[in-house]
Amino acid sequence: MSHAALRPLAFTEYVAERRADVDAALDRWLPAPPDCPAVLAEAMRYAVASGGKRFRPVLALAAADAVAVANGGDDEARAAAIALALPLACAVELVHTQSLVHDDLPSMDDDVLRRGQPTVHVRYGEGVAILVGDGLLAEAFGLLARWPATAEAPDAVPRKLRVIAELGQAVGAAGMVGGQAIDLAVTGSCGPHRAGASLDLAALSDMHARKTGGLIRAAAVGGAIMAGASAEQVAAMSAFAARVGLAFQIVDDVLDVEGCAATLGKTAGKDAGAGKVTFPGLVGRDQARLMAIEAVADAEAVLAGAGLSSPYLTGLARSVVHRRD
Ligand code: GRG
Repeated sequence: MSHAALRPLAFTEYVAERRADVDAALDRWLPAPPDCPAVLAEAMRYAVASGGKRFRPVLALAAADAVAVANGGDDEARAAAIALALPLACAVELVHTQSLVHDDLPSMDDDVLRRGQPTVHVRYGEGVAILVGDGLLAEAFGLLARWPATAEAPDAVPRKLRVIAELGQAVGAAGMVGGQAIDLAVTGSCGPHRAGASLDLAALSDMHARKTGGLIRAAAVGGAIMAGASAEQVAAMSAFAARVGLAFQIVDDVLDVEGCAATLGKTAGKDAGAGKVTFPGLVGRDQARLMAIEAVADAEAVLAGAGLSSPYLTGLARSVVHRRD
């Protein structure tokens, strides 16, 4: 990443450049033979490199950038903040990919298509898919602990520890794993707890705050922390990302109803078939879209109130509502 890359850029160019930063770093940091068995390395790269939007890692980098700008940083400071946040951005994408690989397993959502390609268990078998998820999760925390290297960025060490704690919280039993357990319980797939509970709007929002929102929040908050954000800036970034995360899941539910597999890159219409409680199911499609628009407007207001407004964060938040996949 050069400083020239931080000239004022249109949103789409900025996202393309940050995605390129993330893709190059992931390629560098993902394990390869002879360090690990070839089939595992291939399957992990298949899962990671299969064309996701990279929404969360780009959000992490844009959050770091916005903090650098808000704190008076020049182009050099912005580039440094983005570089410090890059390992976190990649770790978040590895965790995200892990969650997709495991979510697609026969014992979970049982899906054959992801990002327009056969899911990992379809391509490599269920055993390898489980190992791919396990490996990605472990690599995420390993790379955060290793990078940025202590010798190059000694001041980043306490920030990294905070970020590791944030990510662990977002992913663990109170976070994504817990959200998925609630989801399994609702669809009646939770062993002795197979009652098939129902959810009202508050409970549905809580489930998604854990399952989807937590990782989006950890990306934005982690990026801000790596850039040296104040406690107030971290709190504002957290509130911003929580609203964006809610909008993200509402739109995901709407797209499951409206979209087709060709655009979505995954099987459409699965939620209703699986007996899932969804936002459009509870409040109707129009009201659900309105809720997403309002959540994004709120998110922007929170950022502005904290002096963290950034065209890139705003663009990312709005892209959540307008996305087609
Ligand atoms: C994290 C240890 C651990 C276990 C995971 C399976 C599981 C437990 C959780 C499921 C989490 C999950 C799949 C939530 C849905 C999140 C979501 C809306 C994904 C779609 O994200 P996009 O649109 O996908 O960003 P792309 O393909 O663009 O990356």
